[in-house]
Amino acid sequence: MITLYDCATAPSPRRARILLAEKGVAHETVPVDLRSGEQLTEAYRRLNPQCTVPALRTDDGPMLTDNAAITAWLEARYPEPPLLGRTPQEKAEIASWNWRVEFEGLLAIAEALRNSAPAMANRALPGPVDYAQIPELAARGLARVQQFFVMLNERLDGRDYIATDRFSVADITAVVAVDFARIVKVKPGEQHPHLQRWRAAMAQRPSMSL
Ligand SMILES: N[C@@H](CCC(=O)N[C@@H](CS)C(=O)NCC(=O)O)C(=O)O
Repeated sequence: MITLYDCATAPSPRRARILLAEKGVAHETVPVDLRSGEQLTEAYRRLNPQCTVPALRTDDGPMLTDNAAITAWLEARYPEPPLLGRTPQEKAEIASWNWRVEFEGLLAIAEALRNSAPAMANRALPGPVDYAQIPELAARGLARVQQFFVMLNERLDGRDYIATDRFSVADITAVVAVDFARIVKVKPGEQHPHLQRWRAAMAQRPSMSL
């Protein structure tokens, strides 16, 4: 049985949950309590030395310890529906947009949150090593999140999906990033009509309520 190590409140494992649902892959879920620091325990470290969620135990052997590996494995093992593109050009566009949404969206939110939240003091980056917060990075992160919304809104002008003319993993990453931006008080507003229309359309997919 495939097992997802998950945390209901965190954005990164939500990406894996949505992907599993879109692929229709049956799996078990093991919750990992990030709030109490379960990811840093010896027991979890043995499963995933990076001390992060998601992690996916596959039914044919390896433990996959990040979204990049989980996405690549799921697409190879369950090719339908293709979420990483069909043609070489689609694959390139989806990879490019997925990376932009990770870098300009998810990492910007993390920069804003992890460098300011009192509960994350000394945990400015995930993983086994503690890093101190840098308050200036929180301010920069917030500016980047706001710019991310502007960029995504412009991209979605006249488009139904982020990367190509089909739903892809870039849409999953973008929904997770846009929703998680609430944590730093950034939400789609009337200045983002294209982003709002796309987010409302994404809400029609049952996977997005996960
Ligand atoms: N590159 C990883 C990032 C995973 C990640 O940062 N996960 C966060 C939750 S969203 C985590 O496990 N944090 C643990 C911590 O903050 O100690 C992926 O996308 O799989």
